[in-house]
Amino acid sequence: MHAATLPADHDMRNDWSMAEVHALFALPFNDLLFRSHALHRRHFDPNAVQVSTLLSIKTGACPEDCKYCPQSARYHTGLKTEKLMHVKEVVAQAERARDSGATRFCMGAAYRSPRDQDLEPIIEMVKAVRALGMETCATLGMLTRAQAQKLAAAGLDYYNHNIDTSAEYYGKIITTRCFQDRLDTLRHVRDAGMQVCCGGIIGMGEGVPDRAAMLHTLATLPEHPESVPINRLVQVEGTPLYGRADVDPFDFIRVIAVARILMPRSHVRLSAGRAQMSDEMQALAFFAGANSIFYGEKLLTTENPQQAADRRLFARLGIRAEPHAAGDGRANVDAAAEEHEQRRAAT
Ligand code: SAM
Ligand code: DTB
Ligand code: SF4
Repeated sequence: MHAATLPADHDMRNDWSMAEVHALFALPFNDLLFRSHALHRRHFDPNAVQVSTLLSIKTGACPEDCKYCPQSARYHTGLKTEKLMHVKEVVAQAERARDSGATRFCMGAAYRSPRDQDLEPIIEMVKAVRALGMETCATLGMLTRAQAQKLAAAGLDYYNHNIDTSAEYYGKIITTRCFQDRLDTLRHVRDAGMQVCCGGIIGMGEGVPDRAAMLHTLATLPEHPESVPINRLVQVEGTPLYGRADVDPFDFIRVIAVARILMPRSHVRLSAGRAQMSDEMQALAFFAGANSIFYGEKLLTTENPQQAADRRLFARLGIRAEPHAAGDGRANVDAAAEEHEQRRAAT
Protein backbone atom coordinates (compact mmCIF):
# COMPACT_ATOMS: atom_id res chain seq x y z
CA MET A 1 0.00 0.00 0.00
CA HIS A 2 1.24 3.50 -0.75
CA ALA A 3 2.09 5.42 2.44
CA ALA A 4 -0.41 8.20 1.63
CA THR A 5 -3.29 5.69 1.61
CA LEU A 6 -2.47 4.20 5.00
CA PRO A 7 -4.75 5.21 7.87
CA ALA A 8 -3.21 7.91 10.11
CA ASP A 9 -3.17 5.44 13.03
CA HIS A 10 -0.61 3.40 11.17
CA ASP A 11 1.90 6.24 11.69
CA MET A 12 1.85 5.88 15.48
CA ARG A 13 4.56 3.56 16.70
CA ASN A 14 6.49 3.03 19.92
CA ASP A 15 8.69 0.24 18.57
CA TRP A 16 11.13 2.20 16.41
CA SER A 17 14.53 0.56 16.07
CA MET A 18 17.74 2.54 16.29
CA ALA A 19 18.52 1.41 12.73
CA GLU A 20 15.30 3.03 11.50
CA VAL A 21 16.10 6.29 13.26
CA HIS A 22 19.63 6.32 11.82
CA ALA A 23 18.19 5.66 8.37
CA LEU A 24 15.95 8.74 8.70
CA PHE A 25 18.92 10.92 9.65
CA ALA A 26 20.82 9.55 6.66
CA LEU A 27 18.13 10.54 4.13
CA PRO A 28 18.89 13.34 1.67
CA PHE A 29 17.45 16.58 3.11
CA ASN A 30 14.65 16.91 0.55
CA ASP A 31 13.53 13.31 0.98
CA LEU A 32 13.43 13.71 4.75
CA LEU A 33 11.47 16.97 4.58
CA PHE A 34 9.05 15.62 2.01
CA ARG A 35 8.27 12.72 4.33
CA SER A 36 8.00 14.73 7.52
CA HIS A 37 5.86 17.43 5.93
CA ALA A 38 3.46 14.87 4.39
CA LEU A 39 3.04 13.24 7.78
CA HIS A 40 2.61 16.60 9.46
CA ARG A 41 -0.30 17.47 7.16
CA ARG A 42 -1.97 14.11 7.89
CA HIS A 43 -2.09 14.83 11.60
CA PHE A 44 -2.17 18.61 11.96
CA ASP A 45 -3.29 21.78 10.28
CA PRO A 46 0.06 22.75 8.69
CA ASN A 47 -0.72 26.45 9.13
CA ALA A 48 -1.45 26.39 12.86
CA VAL A 49 1.21 26.78 15.54
CA GLN A 50 0.63 26.36 19.26
CA VAL A 51 1.75 29.38 21.27
CA SER A 52 3.15 29.13 24.81
CA THR A 53 4.68 31.79 27.02
CA LEU A 54 7.43 31.10 29.55
CA LEU A 55 8.06 32.76 32.88
CA SER A 56 10.93 32.11 35.24
CA ILE A 57 9.20 32.03 38.63
CA LYS A 58 12.43 31.26 40.54
CA THR A 59 15.70 32.23 38.95
CA GLY A 60 19.26 30.99 39.36
CA ALA A 61 21.19 29.59 42.35
CA CYS A 62 20.57 26.04 41.14
CA PRO A 63 22.82 23.37 42.67
CA GLU A 64 22.96 21.31 39.46
CA ASP A 65 25.87 21.45 37.01
CA CYS A 66 24.09 21.36 33.61
CA LYS A 67 26.86 22.72 31.40
CA TYR A 68 24.50 24.69 29.16
CA CYS A 69 22.60 26.46 31.88
CA PRO A 70 23.06 30.07 33.03
CA GLN A 71 21.07 29.28 36.18
CA SER A 72 23.58 26.89 37.73
CA ALA A 73 25.19 28.39 40.86
CA ARG A 74 28.51 26.91 39.70
CA TYR A 75 29.07 29.27 36.77
CA HIS A 76 29.65 33.02 36.70
CA THR A 77 27.22 34.34 34.17
CA GLY A 78 26.26 37.58 35.90
CA LEU A 79 22.68 36.37 36.24
CA LYS A 80 20.60 38.05 38.94
CA THR A 81 19.11 35.37 41.16
CA GLU A 82 15.52 35.72 42.28
CA LYS A 83 13.49 33.92 44.92
CA LEU A 84 10.13 32.33 44.13
CA MET A 85 7.79 35.02 42.80
CA HIS A 86 4.53 35.96 44.51
CA VAL A 87 1.39 34.36 43.18
CA LYS A 88 -0.18 37.72 42.27
CA GLU A 89 2.79 38.76 40.17
CA VAL A 90 2.77 35.46 38.29
CA VAL A 91 -0.94 35.74 37.57
CA ALA A 92 -0.50 39.30 36.27
CA GLN A 93 2.17 38.06 33.85
CA ALA A 94 -0.04 35.16 32.75
CA GLU A 95 -2.88 37.55 32.07
CA ARG A 96 -0.58 39.65 29.93
CA ALA A 97 0.54 36.55 28.01
CA ARG A 98 -3.06 35.47 27.47
CA ASP A 99 -4.01 38.93 26.23
CA SER A 100 -1.22 38.87 23.70
CA GLY A 101 -2.37 35.49 22.35
CA ALA A 102 -0.64 32.70 24.29
CA THR A 103 -2.82 29.72 25.18
CA ARG A 104 -0.35 27.98 27.50
CA PHE A 105 1.61 29.45 30.36
CA CYS A 106 4.80 27.65 31.39
CA MET A 107 6.30 28.36 34.79
CA GLY A 108 9.97 27.47 35.16
CA ALA A 109 11.93 27.23 38.40
CA ALA A 110 15.64 26.60 38.86
CA TYR A 111 15.35 23.70 41.26
CA ARG A 112 17.12 20.35 41.27
CA SER A 113 13.86 19.14 42.84
CA PRO A 114 11.34 21.28 44.69
CA ARG A 115 10.71 20.85 48.41
CA ASP A 116 7.13 20.08 49.38
CA GLN A 117 6.86 23.56 50.88
CA ASP A 118 7.87 25.10 47.53
CA LEU A 119 4.96 23.35 45.89
CA GLU A 120 2.31 25.09 47.97
CA PRO A 121 2.56 28.54 46.37
CA ILE A 122 3.17 26.93 42.97
CA ILE A 123 -0.10 25.03 43.32
CA GLU A 124 -1.84 28.37 43.97
CA MET A 125 -0.22 29.71 40.78
CA VAL A 126 -1.43 26.72 38.77
CA LYS A 127 -5.01 27.13 39.98
CA ALA A 128 -5.05 30.87 39.37
CA VAL A 129 -3.50 30.66 35.88
CA ARG A 130 -5.95 27.93 34.94
CA ALA A 131 -8.80 30.11 36.13
CA LEU A 132 -7.70 32.61 33.44
CA GLY A 133 -8.62 29.97 30.86
CA MET A 134 -5.02 29.08 29.97
CA GLU A 135 -3.37 25.68 29.85
CA THR A 136 -0.72 25.37 32.52
CA CYS A 137 2.77 23.91 32.36
CA ALA A 138 5.52 23.79 34.96
CA THR A 139 9.16 22.78 34.94
CA LEU A 140 10.53 22.45 38.45
CA GLY A 141 13.12 19.68 38.24
CA MET A 142 12.78 16.15 39.56
CA LEU A 143 9.50 15.19 41.24
CA THR A 144 8.58 12.36 43.55
CA ARG A 145 5.49 10.33 42.72
CA ALA A 146 3.54 12.11 45.48
CA GLN A 147 4.59 15.57 44.24
CA ALA A 148 3.49 14.74 40.71
CA GLN A 149 0.12 13.61 42.04
CA LYS A 150 -0.26 16.83 44.00
CA LEU A 151 0.44 18.96 40.93
CA ALA A 152 -1.95 16.90 38.82
CA ALA A 153 -4.65 17.25 41.46
CA ALA A 154 -4.15 21.03 41.37
CA GLY A 155 -4.95 20.95 37.66
CA LEU A 156 -1.47 21.22 36.12
CA ASP A 157 -1.94 20.25 32.47
CA TYR A 158 1.69 19.68 31.40
CA TYR A 159 4.99 19.01 33.10
CA ASN A 160 8.20 19.83 31.24
CA HIS A 161 11.22 17.69 32.02
CA ASN A 162 13.81 17.28 29.27
CA ILE A 163 16.13 14.34 28.72
CA ASP A 164 18.33 16.90 26.91
CA THR A 165 20.55 14.44 25.01
CA SER A 166 21.34 10.74 24.60
CA ALA A 167 21.88 8.48 27.62
CA GLU A 168 25.48 8.04 26.36
CA TYR A 169 26.29 11.75 26.11
CA TYR A 170 24.39 12.76 29.26
CA GLY A 171 27.37 12.37 31.60
CA LYS A 172 29.39 14.84 29.50
CA ILE A 173 26.76 17.53 30.14
CA ILE A 174 25.45 16.86 33.67
CA THR A 175 27.07 14.95 36.51
CA THR A 176 24.77 15.83 39.42
CA ARG A 177 21.96 13.51 38.32
CA CYS A 178 21.65 10.71 35.82
CA PHE A 179 19.56 9.96 32.77
CA GLN A 180 17.52 7.40 34.70
CA ASP A 181 16.52 10.09 37.25
CA ARG A 182 14.91 12.02 34.40
CA LEU A 183 13.05 8.94 33.17
CA ASP A 184 11.80 8.27 36.71
CA THR A 185 10.28 11.76 36.98
CA LEU A 186 8.72 11.39 33.55
CA ARG A 187 7.06 8.17 34.72
CA HIS A 188 5.72 9.87 37.85
CA VAL A 189 4.29 12.68 35.72
CA ARG A 190 2.66 10.27 33.28
CA ASP A 191 1.27 8.04 36.02
CA ALA A 192 -0.27 11.08 37.72
CA GLY A 193 -2.21 11.75 34.50
CA MET A 194 -0.45 14.92 33.37
CA GLN A 195 0.62 15.51 29.81
CA VAL A 196 4.34 15.23 29.21
CA CYS A 197 6.56 17.88 27.64
CA CYS A 198 9.99 16.41 27.02
CA GLY A 199 12.74 17.13 24.53
CA GLY A 200 16.33 18.22 24.41
CA ILE A 201 19.06 20.55 23.24
CA ILE A 202 20.96 20.47 19.95
CA GLY A 203 24.39 22.07 19.61
CA MET A 204 26.13 20.85 22.77
CA GLY A 205 28.86 19.04 20.85
CA GLU A 206 26.79 15.86 20.54
CA GLY A 207 27.00 13.76 17.39
CA VAL A 208 24.23 12.68 15.05
CA PRO A 209 24.11 9.26 16.86
CA ASP A 210 23.32 11.13 20.10
CA ARG A 211 20.51 13.09 18.44
CA ALA A 212 19.16 9.84 17.03
CA ALA A 213 19.38 8.11 20.42
CA MET A 214 17.67 11.02 22.19
CA LEU A 215 14.71 10.94 19.77
CA HIS A 216 14.65 7.14 19.93
CA THR A 217 14.29 7.30 23.74
CA LEU A 218 11.35 9.72 23.42
CA ALA A 219 9.65 7.81 20.62
CA THR A 220 9.86 4.45 22.40
CA LEU A 221 8.39 5.64 25.70
CA PRO A 222 5.12 3.80 26.43
CA GLU A 223 3.35 6.99 25.28
CA HIS A 224 4.96 9.74 23.24
CA PRO A 225 5.32 13.07 25.04
CA GLU A 226 2.47 15.31 23.89
CA SER A 227 4.96 18.13 23.54
CA VAL A 228 8.55 17.76 22.30
CA PRO A 229 10.67 20.90 22.68
CA ILE A 230 13.73 20.97 20.46
CA ASN A 231 16.05 23.67 21.79
CA ARG A 232 19.05 25.03 19.96
CA LEU A 233 21.72 25.73 22.57
CA VAL A 234 21.61 29.37 23.63
CA GLN A 235 25.24 30.08 24.38
CA VAL A 236 25.64 32.07 27.56
CA GLU A 237 29.04 33.48 28.50
CA GLY A 238 30.35 31.87 31.66
CA THR A 239 28.74 28.47 31.05
CA PRO A 240 31.11 25.62 30.07
CA LEU A 241 29.42 25.23 26.67
CA TYR A 242 29.96 28.85 25.70
CA GLY A 243 31.99 29.15 22.51
CA ARG A 244 30.90 25.84 20.97
CA ALA A 245 30.64 25.79 17.19
CA ASP A 246 27.08 26.58 16.13
CA VAL A 247 25.11 23.65 14.84
CA ASP A 248 24.52 23.63 11.09
CA PRO A 249 20.96 24.95 10.51
CA PHE A 250 20.13 22.05 8.18
CA ASP A 251 21.25 19.54 10.81
CA PHE A 252 18.97 21.27 13.30
CA ILE A 253 16.03 21.08 10.88
CA ARG A 254 16.77 17.37 10.39
CA VAL A 255 16.16 16.83 14.11
CA ILE A 256 12.76 18.54 13.87
CA ALA A 257 11.85 16.43 10.83
CA VAL A 258 12.87 13.14 12.43
CA ALA A 259 10.98 14.06 15.63
CA ARG A 260 7.87 14.73 13.50
CA ILE A 261 8.14 11.35 11.78
CA LEU A 262 8.78 9.36 14.96
CA MET A 263 6.07 11.11 17.01
CA PRO A 264 3.43 12.16 14.46
CA ARG A 265 0.78 13.31 16.93
CA SER A 266 3.06 15.28 19.25
CA HIS A 267 3.51 19.00 19.11
CA VAL A 268 7.15 19.56 18.20
CA ARG A 269 8.28 22.88 19.62
CA LEU A 270 10.81 25.09 17.91
CA SER A 271 11.99 26.06 21.34
CA ALA A 272 15.02 28.02 22.64
CA GLY A 273 17.37 29.59 20.12
CA ARG A 274 14.86 31.28 17.80
CA ALA A 275 16.34 34.71 18.48
CA GLN A 276 19.50 33.47 16.78
CA MET A 277 17.66 31.98 13.78
CA SER A 278 16.73 33.65 10.52
CA ASP A 279 13.08 33.84 9.47
CA GLU A 280 13.93 31.44 6.65
CA MET A 281 15.30 28.86 9.07
CA GLN A 282 12.17 29.12 11.22
CA ALA A 283 9.95 28.75 8.15
CA LEU A 284 11.86 25.61 7.21
CA ALA A 285 11.38 24.26 10.74
CA PHE A 286 7.61 24.81 10.47
CA PHE A 287 7.63 23.08 7.09
CA ALA A 288 9.57 20.15 8.58
CA GLY A 289 6.90 19.70 11.25
CA ALA A 290 7.49 22.13 14.12
CA ASN A 291 4.13 23.40 15.35
CA SER A 292 4.72 25.12 18.65
CA ILE A 293 6.80 28.07 19.84
CA PHE A 294 7.56 30.15 22.90
CA TYR A 295 6.17 33.62 22.37
CA GLY A 296 7.25 36.63 24.40
CA GLU A 297 10.44 38.61 24.63
CA LYS A 298 12.10 36.35 27.17
CA LEU A 299 12.59 32.62 27.52
CA LEU A 300 13.62 31.98 31.13
CA THR A 301 16.69 34.18 31.38
CA THR A 302 17.71 34.73 27.76
CA GLU A 303 16.11 36.58 24.89
CA ASN A 304 13.43 35.38 22.54
CA PRO A 305 12.25 37.22 19.39
CA GLN A 306 10.22 40.40 19.83
CA GLN A 307 6.49 39.75 19.73
CA ALA A 308 6.06 42.10 16.78
CA ALA A 309 8.68 40.12 14.82
CA ASP A 310 6.82 36.87 15.50
CA ARG A 311 3.50 38.40 14.49
CA ARG A 312 5.09 39.58 11.27
CA LEU A 313 6.62 36.17 10.62
CA PHE A 314 3.27 34.41 11.17
CA ALA A 315 1.53 36.88 8.84
CA ARG A 316 4.18 36.46 6.12
CA LEU A 317 3.82 32.68 6.29
CA GLY A 318 0.02 32.61 6.68
CA ILE A 319 0.40 30.87 10.04
CA ARG A 320 -2.28 31.17 12.72
CA ALA A 321 -1.98 30.61 16.44
CA GLU A 322 -3.59 27.29 17.31
CA PRO A 323 -6.69 27.65 19.46
CA HIS A 324 -6.74 26.26 23.00
CA ALA A 325 -6.54 22.44 22.78
CA ALA A 326 -10.19 21.43 23.20
CA GLY A 327 -9.78 20.50 26.83
CA ASP A 328 -8.50 16.93 26.42
CA GLY A 329 -5.53 17.65 28.67
CA ARG A 330 -7.91 18.93 31.28
CA ALA A 331 -10.00 15.80 31.07
CA ASN A 332 -6.86 13.77 31.87
CA VAL A 333 -5.94 16.01 34.72
CA ASP A 334 -9.46 16.01 36.13
CA ALA A 335 -9.55 12.20 35.97
CA ALA A 336 -6.16 11.99 37.70
CA ALA A 337 -7.29 14.42 40.38
CA GLU A 338 -10.41 12.39 41.00
CA GLU A 339 -8.39 9.17 41.18
CA HIS A 340 -5.94 10.83 43.54
CA GLU A 341 -8.82 11.98 45.79
CA GLN A 342 -10.32 8.49 45.79
CA ARG A 343 -6.98 6.94 46.74
CA ARG A 344 -6.54 9.49 49.50
CA ALA A 345 -10.04 8.85 50.82
CA ALA A 346 -9.37 5.11 50.81
CA THR A 347 -6.22 5.41 52.96
N1 SAM B 1 15.49 23.09 36.62
C1 SAM B 1 14.53 22.40 35.89
C2 SAM B 1 15.10 21.32 35.02
O1 SAM B 1 16.29 21.32 34.74
O2 SAM B 1 14.32 20.46 34.60
C3 SAM B 1 13.65 23.30 35.05
C4 SAM B 1 14.24 24.47 34.31
S1 SAM B 1 15.47 24.10 33.07
C5 SAM B 1 16.11 25.68 32.71
C6 SAM B 1 14.50 23.61 31.66
C7 SAM B 1 15.21 23.24 30.39
O3 SAM B 1 15.69 24.40 29.75
C8 SAM B 1 16.45 22.36 30.48
O4 SAM B 1 16.14 21.01 30.63
C9 SAM B 1 17.09 22.61 29.13
O5 SAM B 1 16.63 21.68 28.19
C10 SAM B 1 16.61 24.02 28.76
N2 SAM B 1 17.74 24.96 28.73
C11 SAM B 1 18.38 25.50 29.81
N3 SAM B 1 19.38 26.30 29.41
C12 SAM B 1 19.39 26.27 28.06
C13 SAM B 1 20.21 26.88 27.07
N4 SAM B 1 21.23 27.67 27.40
N5 SAM B 1 19.93 26.63 25.78
C14 SAM B 1 18.91 25.82 25.43
N6 SAM B 1 18.11 25.21 26.32
C15 SAM B 1 18.36 25.42 27.62
C1 DTB C 1 12.40 23.92 27.14
O1 DTB C 1 12.62 22.84 26.55
N1 DTB C 1 12.98 25.06 26.85
C2 DTB C 1 12.56 26.11 27.74
C3 DTB C 1 11.50 25.39 28.59
N2 DTB C 1 11.56 24.04 28.15
C4 DTB C 1 11.52 25.49 30.06
C5 DTB C 1 13.67 26.76 28.47
C6 DTB C 1 14.72 27.34 27.57
C7 DTB C 1 15.71 28.06 28.40
C8 DTB C 1 16.73 28.78 27.57
C9 DTB C 1 17.74 29.46 28.40
C10 DTB C 1 17.19 30.52 29.30
O2 DTB C 1 16.44 31.41 28.84
O3 DTB C 1 17.55 30.53 30.49
FE1 SF4 D 1 19.29 23.82 37.35
FE2 SF4 D 1 17.50 23.13 35.49
FE3 SF4 D 1 19.54 24.83 34.91
FE4 SF4 D 1 20.08 22.28 35.33
S1 SF4 D 1 18.80 23.11 33.66
S2 SF4 D 1 21.21 24.03 36.21
S3 SF4 D 1 18.57 21.75 36.89
S4 SF4 D 1 17.86 25.20 36.31
